This record gives sequence, structure tokens and C-alpha cells, in this order.
Amino acid sequence: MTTSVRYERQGQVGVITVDNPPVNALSQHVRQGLLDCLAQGLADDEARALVMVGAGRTFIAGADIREFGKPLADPDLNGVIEAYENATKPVVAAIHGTALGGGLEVALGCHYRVAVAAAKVGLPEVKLGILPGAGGTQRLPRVAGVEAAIDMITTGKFVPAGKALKLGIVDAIVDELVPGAVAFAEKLLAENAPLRRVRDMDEKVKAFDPARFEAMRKAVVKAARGQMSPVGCFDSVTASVTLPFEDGLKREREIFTGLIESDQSKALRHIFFAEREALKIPDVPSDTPTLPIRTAAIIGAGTMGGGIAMCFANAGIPVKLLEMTREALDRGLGIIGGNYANTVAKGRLTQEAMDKRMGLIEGVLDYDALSEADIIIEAVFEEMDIKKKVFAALDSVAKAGAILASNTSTLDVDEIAASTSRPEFVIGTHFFSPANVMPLLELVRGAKTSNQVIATSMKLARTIAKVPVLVGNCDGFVGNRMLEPYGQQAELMLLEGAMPAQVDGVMQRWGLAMGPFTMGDMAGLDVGWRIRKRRAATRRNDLFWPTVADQICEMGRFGQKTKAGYYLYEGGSRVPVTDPKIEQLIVEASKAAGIERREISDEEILKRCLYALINEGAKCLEEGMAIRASDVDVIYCFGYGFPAWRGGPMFQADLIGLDKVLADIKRFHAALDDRWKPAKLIETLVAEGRSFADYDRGR
Ligand code: TC6
Repeated sequence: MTTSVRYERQGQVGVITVDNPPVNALSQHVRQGLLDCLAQGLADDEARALVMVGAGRTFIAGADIREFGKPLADPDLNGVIEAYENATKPVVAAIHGTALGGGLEVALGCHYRVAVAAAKVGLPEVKLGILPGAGGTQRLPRVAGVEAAIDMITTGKFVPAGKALKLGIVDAIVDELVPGAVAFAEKLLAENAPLRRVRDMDEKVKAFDPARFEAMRKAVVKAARGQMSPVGCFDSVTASVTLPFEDGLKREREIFTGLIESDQSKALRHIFFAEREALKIPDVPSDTPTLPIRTAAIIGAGTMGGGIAMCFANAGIPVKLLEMTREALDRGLGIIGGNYANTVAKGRLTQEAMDKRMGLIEGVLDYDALSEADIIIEAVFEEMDIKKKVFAALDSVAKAGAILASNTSTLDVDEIAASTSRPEFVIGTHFFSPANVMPLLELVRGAKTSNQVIATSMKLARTIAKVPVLVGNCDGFVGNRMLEPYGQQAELMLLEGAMPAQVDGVMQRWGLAMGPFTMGDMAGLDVGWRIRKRRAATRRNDLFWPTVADQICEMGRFGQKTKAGYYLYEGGSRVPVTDPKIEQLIVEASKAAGIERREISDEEILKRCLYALINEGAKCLEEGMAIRASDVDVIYCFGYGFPAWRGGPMFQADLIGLDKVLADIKRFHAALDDRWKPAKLIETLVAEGRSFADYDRGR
């Protein structure tokens, strides 16, 4: 008998407890334990009903993702679920925490389900590039209806217990988990309730008109933007309507097998673990004591400052927002109010919750008001002199032990820290715009930043629902530093013969949320222009520097906010429209630079953009600016619209083969210029026959 699942009896009810920390995943020994305990419960003459529950903080959070990609050891999950469904005594699943993926599928194999009010259920497999392959696509529509099942399974969203009750996924909400579930089982016995098998409940699937599938599928394909799993999930759910249960299971298995072996699923699993790995900092022990963060303050109520203040308010942390004038403060608070009001209008936030959040944000006009804040984040103009003045002022008002953070995207955190008497309390917090929406947070470690400040900032990032990655202090840190050569290749290709729409089209079709020029227009072209001017004095003059971006800025075209950039945005639209004037400007710029325009293939565009990211990412690694290759992937997938189903640039390099990537980089180096000098790390790894994943493992 395994110890990860145990059986005990409470009166006439046998209780089966899954105890496999941290999240009770369905590892092989758990699957075996579930079968063993079921047999024990069925053989126990004193037990007339059974309850299944998870130990610790959650019910079962799904299959053990670490077992994917390896030969699956018996017993298989479908067999376990079938055994429960065919049990001759009623089985009740008692859900707390989350019942996810295989966990919810096991619960759907039980005859009844109860949950505590705070529990959530979901089938998030789609986010791992697969589908719920243990009957979830056939059983969920039978309890929740086809439409709700399609919504849950193709998006992977979690549903709170109250809604799950309304949908019929759970049968009752209980106050106390085990006593509530045992009482529910006793009631079933008293009422002589039937052994209700979900597979037999076909009322809801029969009521659905399959003629609706065609239009629904089109919407799923469109929203998936190249990702296969939402479409596979959809197709599998349709089988619950068009095929008998057993045939539906077979169809589910076929689609599942294709998906789990796909590169997309490997990429998504990589990102799942990479996100969690990024939380571990080798020289900052996990038990490093953290500082309490009860209150926060933000300096600057502009777009970034306002967005950051919302992150704190959303997490229930009171935050002071400092501006220099009443007018600027009122404008900033007005924008925050407008953002929340939009969310309320869309039905994603209640008016009451909005009022509560707005109530947590206090506008102030005096530095002295920041004296009690546990963390102060500066979000003023990206100019070193201004930042230094702000930090000197902060140093004189902030209480001892407060974290002083700079929301910079490129500037030297050590230089900023040096303007205070406490550099160990200074850290960079690079939020991404819009800060209340974008998940990534690059935390920039200065030379003197203390471990306690790092540990606290990592923890705080999770509290405010961000995905943190610790990076080193170099120009552009990791994300923007990599964006630089990427953007340069895109610019150079314009002069060599491409047009913005071609470059953007290639990258978008490959899966990026936006191509480089659309992204520049959205972020504001003036930002890069300012940075280029700052760097002009120090940049290599043996390289050719394209000027199209500068020329566009000189025309006062800064992108979407000025309704014109690389593209036109007519009538305030966000849809880029090709502007013949810019195409003309590009052709003339080629002529002025003496470059003969040529046809540039889509393949060349993709390689030059992607490999520029990979090469610079490797340089960040060899210089210790990024801790792991997988951290670079997290940065790109959570901050730069890189599709998670491509796994990030470094994962792509491994997938393509680092030797092939290096061969192309060398070819570009010979044919183009020294920007393509291969990173030493790539050369070393190729010489050793290793990949970035091997590098991460061997660190
Ligand atoms: C499935 O079920 C398919 C079925 C069909 C089969 C035929 N497996 O996220 P946290 C680890 S697919 C293995 O930090 P939280 C995680 O790596 C699965 N490990 O905690 C981390 O390890 P570390 C469908 C797992 O409280 C630790 O547990 N299910 C799994 O913030 C803590 O995780 C899902 O997709 C797993 N399934 O969030 C659910 N899950 O400490 C995936 C977690 O060594 N899980 N770990 O770094 C989650 O969404 C979240 O973990 C959570 C808990 C909401 C359960």
C-alpha cells in the first residue's frame, strides 16, 4: 500500500485521502494508491459510501506534469477513473483549493461532488498544449452543458465553486470539507440515492444542436492564433455530442496523443516550469527572511505610475501616489478611475470592488507623506539626473528599512542607488506597459542590493500578480537589451528591401502578438529615439546605423499616440494602415545609403529577427545578466508578446538545434556585419554538443 493515498473510516463512510505534496498531483504511486484504497473501501463491510479528499492545501491539481514525455507507467488515469465510476458504493469527491485537470476528471468519475465555497475547478490542460485526456472533454459537457464546457476547456479558465454549483459541476457547497462531505454521503445513503455515473447523463449533450459547431469552431480557431490545443480541445468536446460515450473517449485519446507529442505542448510545459524556476535565486536561500510590505508609495502618476498603483490596490495594499502638481495628480487619478470604470462596464469588476480599490489609492503632493511606506517605487521620466534627484529626496524621507525601487527600463541601477546612503535597499523594478495588465516584472539587482530586498521583492511581485524574473544591471537589462539587436535587424531589412508590413506580417504569422514596427508604434517611437540619442556618442562607428526610425520621429510621428508612426492610425483606430509616404521614405533612405534593394524572403526575416534575440540572450547568460536560459524565455513570453506555445527564443534555439542556429549566425556574420558576432556561450555549447536546457541543468 502506498502512503500517498490512505483509507480510514468515519462511521459508515470510508474516507480516501490523497496526500502527495505540494499539490496532490496524480503521480504513478497516487494512481496506484487510488485503486488500492478503492478496493479497500469496497471490501470494507462497514463502509456504505466513500469520500475522496485531498490532504493539505488542495484537492488534486492534475496529472503529474513531470511524467509527461516519459513512457506512462500503469495504472493509467482513465482506468482509475473508470474504476471509481463503476464502484458499487456511492463515491463523493470533496473539493477544496483547486480541482484541476486530471483532478477534476477524477472528481467527474465520482458519483457526486461537493466543494467548499473558496474552491475552484478547471481543466487548464489547454495551457499545457494538450486536452483533458482522461474523459474530461466527454464528461464535463454532460454535467455543465456543451457551451460552458467548450468555454472552460478551450480557455482553461478556473471556475469558482458558486458558479460550478450553478453549472452542475458540483452538487453542493459545504462549510467544512470532510465533515460536510461525510454528511452529504450519509444523506445520499438515507435517501437511497442512485450511483449516478456522469457517462450516463446525456440530457445536456442531446439538447445541443450540432449545427452550431461550425461557427463556434471558427471563433476558437481565430482566438487560438496558431496554437493547436484550443482547437483540439474544441474538436474533442464536439465528439461528446456526435458520438456515443465510449467512441467519444476514443476520439479524445486520438487527439490527445497528437497534441502531447507536439512541439507546442513541449514549449508550453517548458514555460510552466520555467515560470516557477525563475522564482528560485541560487544565492538567495528560499528561507531568507522577508520584510513586511503593508503600505506602498509610487512617485509619478503618469501611465506607468498609475498602472503600478493599480497593481497594489488590486492586491489590497494601500498605496500613496505622489505628484508635483495638483493638476498632474488629478489627471493621473482620473485615468486610474477611468481604467477601473471600463473594467466595471465590461462586467469584470463590481462597482463595490472598484470603490474599494480607488479607496486604497491616496494622491499626495508632498514627499513627507511617503515617510511610512514599506516600499517606494519611483516612476518618473526616464532621465538619469531626474531619477538621482528623486532618490536623494527619498533617502531623506523614507523610513529605515523601506525598499527604494526605480521603475527604469534601461538606466544604471547602481548609479541611481549611489545617490542614496542605503544602496542595499535599492532595486530596479522594470514594469511593462500597461503595468496593471502586463504580467512580467524584471527585478534588477544592483551590486549592493541585499538578499532580503531581493527575496521581499520576489515575494511582493507574486502578491501583486506579477511574474518576476531577477536580472543583472546592464543597459536595457535583459528584455530591452535583446530587443535592441532584434529591432536593428528589422530596421536594416527595411533598407535592404523589406517593408514594415512584410516584417510585421512574418513575425505575427509566426505567432508574435505584434511585429517590431507595430510594437514600436504602440510603445511610442520617441522612447527609442531618446535612448538612441543618449547612446549616439558611445556606439560603434564602424557599423552602419539606419536612420528611418529617427526620420519618422523627426516628422513628429511617435506611433499610435500621434495617430502616425510607421503606419497610420486613422480616427484613433489601433489598426495599423500602410502609409505610402513612409514606404517612399524607406526607398529613399535605401538610395541615400547606397543600398540596392532586393527581395527579402520571409525565412530570412524570421531568422534574422529570432536569431538576433537568441544571440543577445546568450550574451546576457554568459555575462550573468540572466540566471537561466529559461528565465530569458519567461521574460519574452510574459513581457514581449512571444507566444508561450513557441516556448521563448532560447527554447526555440534548442528546438531548431543550436548547431544550426550557430551556422546561420556565422553566415550572417560573414555576409552582414559584426552585430552578428556569435555569442561565446553558443560556440561553447555547440562544441560540447549541449543545448541551453543542458546549460540550465548543469548550472
Ligand atoms: C492533466 O491533468 C492532464 C490530464 C490528462 C492525463 C491523461 N504536476 O504553481 P505553484 C508543482 S495536466 C507536477 O508554485 P501555487 C510546481 O511545479 C495538469 N508538479 O503553487 C511547483 O513546484 P516547485 C493539469 C506540479 O499554489 C509546486 O507544485 N493541471 C503540478 O501558486 C507548487 O506549484 C494543471 O495544469 C502538476 N500538475 O499554485 C495545474 N502543479 O515548488 C497546474 C504544480 O518545485 N498547477 N506543480 O517549483 C497550477 O496551476 C498551480 O500549481 C496550482 C497551485 C494552482 C495548483
